[in-house]
Amino acid sequence: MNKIALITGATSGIGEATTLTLAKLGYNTIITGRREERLIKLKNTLENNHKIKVLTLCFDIRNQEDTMAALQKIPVEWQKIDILINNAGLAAGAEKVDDASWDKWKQMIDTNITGLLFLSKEIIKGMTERKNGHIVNISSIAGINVYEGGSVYCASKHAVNAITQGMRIDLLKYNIKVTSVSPGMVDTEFSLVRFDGDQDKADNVYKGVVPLSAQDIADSIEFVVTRPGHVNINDILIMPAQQANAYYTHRE
Ligand code: NDP
Ligand code: 8X3
Repeated sequence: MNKIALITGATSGIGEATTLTLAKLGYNTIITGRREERLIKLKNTLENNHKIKVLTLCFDIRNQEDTMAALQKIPVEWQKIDILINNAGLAAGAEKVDDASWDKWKQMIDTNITGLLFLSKEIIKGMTERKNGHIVNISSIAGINVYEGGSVYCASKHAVNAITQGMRIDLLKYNIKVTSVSPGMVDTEFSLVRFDGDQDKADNVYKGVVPLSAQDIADSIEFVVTRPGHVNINDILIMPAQQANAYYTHRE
Protein backbone atom coordinates (compact mmCIF):
# COMPACT_ATOMS: atom_id res chain seq x y z
CA MET A 1 0.00 0.00 0.00
CA ASN A 2 1.42 3.38 -1.00
CA LYS A 3 1.93 6.01 1.67
CA ILE A 4 -0.43 8.99 1.64
CA ALA A 5 0.37 12.72 1.56
CA LEU A 6 -2.15 15.56 1.87
CA ILE A 7 -1.01 18.80 0.24
CA THR A 8 -3.02 21.99 0.73
CA GLY A 9 -2.91 24.60 -2.02
CA ALA A 10 -1.94 22.11 -4.74
CA THR A 11 -3.49 24.08 -7.60
CA SER A 12 -0.37 26.12 -8.28
CA GLY A 13 3.18 27.03 -7.32
CA ILE A 14 4.89 25.26 -4.45
CA GLY A 15 1.93 22.99 -3.67
CA GLU A 16 1.64 21.75 -7.24
CA ALA A 17 5.40 21.12 -7.56
CA THR A 18 5.46 19.33 -4.20
CA THR A 19 2.54 17.14 -5.24
CA LEU A 20 4.37 16.12 -8.43
CA THR A 21 7.53 15.37 -6.45
CA LEU A 22 5.70 13.28 -3.84
CA ALA A 23 3.88 11.43 -6.63
CA LYS A 24 7.26 10.55 -8.17
CA LEU A 25 8.29 9.18 -4.76
CA GLY A 26 5.20 6.92 -4.92
CA TYR A 27 2.86 8.74 -2.55
CA ASN A 28 -0.87 8.61 -3.14
CA THR A 29 -1.85 12.24 -2.81
CA ILE A 30 -4.84 14.11 -1.43
CA ILE A 31 -4.79 17.51 -3.10
CA THR A 32 -6.77 20.58 -2.03
CA GLY A 33 -7.56 24.06 -3.29
CA ARG A 34 -10.51 26.16 -4.43
CA ARG A 35 -9.98 25.81 -8.20
CA GLU A 36 -11.60 22.48 -8.97
CA GLU A 37 -10.66 22.36 -12.67
CA ARG A 38 -6.97 22.63 -11.74
CA LEU A 39 -7.31 19.87 -9.13
CA ILE A 40 -8.89 17.57 -11.72
CA LYS A 41 -6.24 18.39 -14.32
CA LEU A 42 -3.46 17.63 -11.82
CA LYS A 43 -5.17 14.39 -10.78
CA ASN A 44 -5.35 13.26 -14.43
CA THR A 45 -1.70 14.15 -15.06
CA LEU A 46 -0.50 12.31 -11.97
CA GLU A 47 -2.62 9.21 -12.45
CA ASN A 48 -1.63 8.94 -16.13
CA ASN A 49 2.10 9.41 -15.55
CA HIS A 50 2.72 7.76 -12.18
CA LYS A 51 1.36 4.59 -10.63
CA ILE A 52 -0.38 6.44 -7.84
CA LYS A 53 -3.92 7.46 -6.87
CA VAL A 54 -5.13 11.00 -6.31
CA LEU A 55 -8.06 12.25 -4.26
CA THR A 56 -9.22 15.82 -4.89
CA LEU A 57 -10.88 17.91 -2.17
CA CYS A 58 -12.16 21.28 -3.30
CA PHE A 59 -12.83 23.78 -0.51
CA ASP A 60 -11.92 27.21 0.81
CA ILE A 61 -9.69 26.64 3.83
CA ARG A 62 -11.09 29.79 5.47
CA ASN A 63 -14.51 28.15 5.73
CA GLN A 64 -14.47 25.69 8.63
CA GLU A 65 -17.79 24.04 7.73
CA ASP A 66 -16.63 23.39 4.17
CA THR A 67 -13.22 22.21 5.35
CA MET A 68 -14.81 19.77 7.81
CA ALA A 69 -17.30 18.53 5.20
CA ALA A 70 -14.45 17.87 2.75
CA LEU A 71 -12.32 16.07 5.32
CA GLN A 72 -15.29 13.92 6.38
CA LYS A 73 -15.62 12.79 2.76
CA ILE A 74 -12.16 11.17 2.84
CA PRO A 75 -12.78 7.43 2.26
CA VAL A 76 -11.50 5.00 4.89
CA GLU A 77 -8.67 3.73 2.67
CA TRP A 78 -7.33 7.30 2.40
CA GLN A 79 -7.44 8.14 6.09
CA LYS A 80 -3.95 7.00 7.13
CA ILE A 81 -2.25 10.24 6.16
CA ASP A 82 1.52 9.95 6.57
CA ILE A 83 2.51 13.46 5.49
CA LEU A 84 0.65 16.76 5.75
CA ILE A 85 2.05 19.66 3.74
CA ASN A 86 0.46 22.87 5.07
CA ASN A 87 1.13 25.05 2.04
CA ALA A 88 -2.09 26.95 1.16
CA GLY A 89 -1.48 30.61 1.83
CA LEU A 90 -1.16 34.08 0.43
CA ALA A 91 -0.14 37.67 0.90
CA ALA A 92 -2.93 40.11 0.05
CA GLY A 93 -1.60 43.56 -0.78
CA ALA A 94 1.46 45.42 0.47
CA GLU A 95 -0.15 48.47 2.03
CA LYS A 96 1.17 50.02 5.20
CA VAL A 97 -0.91 49.58 8.37
CA ASP A 98 -2.44 53.04 8.11
CA ASP A 99 -3.68 52.30 4.60
CA ALA A 100 -4.36 48.55 4.51
CA SER A 101 -7.77 46.97 4.19
CA TRP A 102 -9.35 44.97 6.99
CA ASP A 103 -10.67 42.40 4.49
CA LYS A 104 -7.17 41.64 3.21
CA TRP A 105 -5.81 41.28 6.73
CA LYS A 106 -8.65 38.92 7.57
CA GLN A 107 -8.10 36.89 4.40
CA MET A 108 -4.42 36.35 5.33
CA ILE A 109 -5.13 35.51 8.96
CA ASP A 110 -8.04 33.18 8.11
CA THR A 111 -6.01 31.35 5.44
CA ASN A 112 -2.44 31.32 6.72
CA ILE A 113 -3.13 30.83 10.43
CA THR A 114 -6.71 29.76 11.22
CA GLY A 115 -7.12 27.55 8.16
CA LEU A 116 -3.78 25.85 8.75
CA LEU A 117 -4.66 25.23 12.40
CA PHE A 118 -8.19 23.95 11.77
CA LEU A 119 -7.16 21.46 9.10
CA SER A 120 -4.06 20.34 11.03
CA LYS A 121 -6.12 19.62 14.14
CA GLU A 122 -8.31 17.20 12.19
CA ILE A 123 -5.41 15.41 10.48
CA ILE A 124 -3.35 15.23 13.69
CA LYS A 125 -6.08 13.07 15.34
CA GLY A 126 -5.25 10.12 13.08
CA MET A 127 -1.50 10.70 13.36
CA THR A 128 -1.56 10.58 17.18
CA GLU A 129 -3.67 7.38 17.13
CA ARG A 130 -1.20 5.71 14.75
CA LYS A 131 1.82 7.28 16.47
CA ASN A 132 3.21 8.24 13.11
CA GLY A 133 3.26 11.30 10.88
CA HIS A 134 5.16 14.22 9.43
CA ILE A 135 3.83 17.77 9.18
CA VAL A 136 5.64 20.25 6.93
CA ASN A 137 4.53 23.85 7.38
CA ILE A 138 5.41 26.30 4.60
CA SER A 139 6.54 29.47 6.32
CA SER A 140 8.64 32.24 4.77
CA ILE A 141 11.53 34.67 5.19
CA ALA A 142 8.58 36.87 6.23
CA GLY A 143 8.41 34.69 9.34
CA ILE A 144 11.88 35.95 10.26
CA ASN A 145 12.07 39.54 8.88
CA VAL A 146 9.28 42.12 9.01
CA TYR A 147 9.26 44.55 6.10
CA GLU A 148 7.38 47.70 5.14
CA GLY A 149 3.87 46.95 3.95
CA GLY A 150 4.08 43.37 5.18
CA SER A 151 2.88 43.66 8.77
CA VAL A 152 0.03 41.15 8.71
CA TYR A 153 1.53 38.75 6.15
CA CYS A 154 4.75 38.73 8.21
CA ALA A 155 2.71 38.29 11.40
CA SER A 156 0.94 35.31 9.85
CA LYS A 157 4.26 33.64 9.01
CA HIS A 158 5.70 34.46 12.45
CA ALA A 159 2.59 32.68 13.77
CA VAL A 160 3.29 29.69 11.51
CA ASN A 161 6.77 29.49 13.06
CA ALA A 162 5.36 29.56 16.60
CA ILE A 163 2.76 26.95 15.67
CA THR A 164 5.50 24.78 14.14
CA GLN A 165 7.56 24.94 17.32
CA GLY A 166 4.51 24.25 19.48
CA MET A 167 3.43 21.30 17.36
CA ARG A 168 6.96 19.87 17.49
CA ILE A 169 6.97 19.96 21.30
CA ASP A 170 3.42 18.72 21.83
CA LEU A 171 3.57 15.93 19.25
CA LEU A 172 7.02 14.61 20.20
CA LYS A 173 5.60 11.71 22.21
CA TYR A 174 3.49 10.57 19.25
CA ASN A 175 6.44 10.12 16.89
CA ILE A 176 5.19 12.96 14.70
CA LYS A 177 7.89 15.00 12.99
CA VAL A 178 7.27 18.70 12.40
CA THR A 179 9.30 20.77 9.95
CA SER A 180 9.10 24.31 8.66
CA VAL A 181 10.32 25.29 5.20
CA SER A 182 10.89 29.04 4.82
CA PRO A 183 11.58 30.33 1.31
CA GLY A 184 12.63 33.74 0.07
CA MET A 185 11.39 34.86 -3.36
CA VAL A 186 9.79 32.02 -5.32
CA ASP A 187 8.40 32.59 -8.81
CA THR A 188 4.80 31.34 -8.49
CA GLU A 189 1.40 33.01 -8.66
CA PHE A 190 2.15 34.49 -5.21
CA SER A 191 2.95 38.05 -6.39
CA LEU A 192 0.13 38.08 -8.96
CA VAL A 193 -2.27 37.19 -6.14
CA ARG A 194 -0.65 39.71 -3.79
CA PHE A 195 -1.12 42.52 -6.32
CA ASP A 196 -4.63 41.50 -7.35
CA GLY A 197 -3.68 40.30 -10.85
CA ASP A 198 -1.44 43.28 -11.71
CA GLN A 199 1.20 41.52 -13.87
CA ASP A 200 3.56 44.55 -14.00
CA LYS A 201 3.70 44.82 -10.22
CA ALA A 202 4.19 41.07 -9.93
CA ASP A 203 7.01 41.05 -12.52
CA ASN A 204 8.70 43.92 -10.69
CA VAL A 205 9.18 41.77 -7.60
CA TYR A 206 11.52 39.45 -9.54
CA LYS A 207 13.15 42.12 -11.73
CA GLY A 208 16.90 41.56 -12.13
CA VAL A 209 16.88 38.49 -9.91
CA VAL A 210 16.84 34.78 -10.57
CA PRO A 211 14.19 33.77 -8.05
CA LEU A 212 13.72 30.31 -6.62
CA SER A 213 11.40 28.03 -8.56
CA ALA A 214 8.56 26.08 -6.99
CA GLN A 215 10.58 22.95 -7.80
CA ASP A 216 13.49 24.24 -5.66
CA ILE A 217 11.14 24.20 -2.68
CA ALA A 218 9.70 20.82 -3.64
CA ASP A 219 13.29 19.48 -3.74
CA SER A 220 13.83 20.70 -0.16
CA ILE A 221 10.59 19.06 0.90
CA GLU A 222 11.70 15.83 -0.77
CA PHE A 223 14.92 15.96 1.29
CA VAL A 224 12.95 16.59 4.48
CA VAL A 225 10.49 13.71 4.04
CA THR A 226 13.06 11.15 2.89
CA ARG A 227 15.31 11.31 5.98
CA PRO A 228 15.56 8.15 8.08
CA GLY A 229 12.97 7.69 10.86
CA HIS A 230 15.29 8.92 13.63
CA VAL A 231 16.11 12.20 11.83
CA ASN A 232 13.96 15.33 11.78
CA ILE A 233 14.86 18.48 9.89
CA ASN A 234 13.41 21.18 12.13
CA ASP A 235 13.70 24.15 9.78
CA ILE A 236 14.95 25.00 6.32
CA LEU A 237 15.54 28.60 5.25
CA ILE A 238 16.09 28.71 1.49
CA MET A 239 16.85 31.87 -0.49
CA PRO A 240 17.75 32.83 -4.04
CA ALA A 241 21.53 33.34 -4.29
CA GLN A 242 20.85 37.03 -5.04
CA GLN A 243 18.71 37.58 -1.92
CA ALA A 244 20.34 37.82 1.54
CA ASN A 245 17.12 38.36 3.48
CA ALA A 246 13.86 40.27 3.07
CA TYR A 247 15.74 43.61 2.94
CA TYR A 248 18.78 43.00 0.73
CA THR A 249 18.50 41.78 -2.85
CA HIS A 250 21.21 42.19 -5.48
CA ARG A 251 19.47 43.03 -8.79
CA GLU A 252 21.37 42.90 -12.09
P1 NDP B 1 0.50 30.38 -5.26
O1 NDP B 1 -0.38 31.57 -5.28
O2 NDP B 1 1.07 29.90 -6.54
O3 NDP B 1 -0.26 29.15 -4.55
C1 NDP B 1 -1.06 29.34 -3.40
C2 NDP B 1 -1.91 28.12 -3.17
O4 NDP B 1 -2.69 28.34 -1.99
C3 NDP B 1 -2.87 27.87 -4.31
O5 NDP B 1 -2.91 26.49 -4.61
C4 NDP B 1 -4.22 28.32 -3.74
O6 NDP B 1 -5.26 27.51 -4.28
C5 NDP B 1 -4.04 28.03 -2.26
N1 NDP B 1 -4.95 28.87 -1.47
C6 NDP B 1 -4.88 30.21 -1.28
N2 NDP B 1 -5.94 30.63 -0.59
C7 NDP B 1 -6.71 29.54 -0.34
C8 NDP B 1 -7.94 29.33 0.33
N3 NDP B 1 -8.62 30.34 0.89
N4 NDP B 1 -8.44 28.08 0.40
C9 NDP B 1 -7.77 27.05 -0.17
N5 NDP B 1 -6.60 27.16 -0.79
C10 NDP B 1 -6.07 28.41 -0.89
O7 NDP B 1 1.68 30.75 -4.24
P2 NDP B 1 2.91 29.89 -3.65
O8 NDP B 1 2.96 28.56 -4.24
O9 NDP B 1 4.10 30.76 -3.73
O10 NDP B 1 2.47 29.83 -2.12
C11 NDP B 1 2.44 28.65 -1.35
C12 NDP B 1 2.91 28.97 0.07
O11 NDP B 1 4.26 29.41 0.03
C13 NDP B 1 2.12 30.08 0.75
O12 NDP B 1 1.87 29.69 2.08
C14 NDP B 1 3.08 31.28 0.71
O13 NDP B 1 2.84 32.16 1.77
C15 NDP B 1 4.40 30.57 0.83
N6 NDP B 1 5.58 31.31 0.38
C16 NDP B 1 5.66 31.78 -0.91
C17 NDP B 1 6.79 32.47 -1.32
C18 NDP B 1 6.92 33.04 -2.68
O14 NDP B 1 7.76 33.95 -2.89
N7 NDP B 1 6.17 32.58 -3.68
C19 NDP B 1 7.93 32.69 -0.40
C20 NDP B 1 7.72 32.17 0.92
C21 NDP B 1 6.59 31.50 1.27
P3 NDP B 1 -6.67 28.08 -4.86
O15 NDP B 1 -6.42 29.48 -5.35
O16 NDP B 1 -7.04 27.11 -5.93
O17 NDP B 1 -7.58 28.01 -3.69
C1 8X3 C 1 6.97 35.39 0.46
C2 8X3 C 1 8.30 36.05 0.48
O1 8X3 C 1 9.52 38.24 0.97
O2 8X3 C 1 7.45 38.34 -0.34
O3 8X3 C 1 6.66 34.85 1.69
O4 8X3 C 1 7.38 37.93 2.02
S1 8X3 C 1 8.15 37.71 0.83
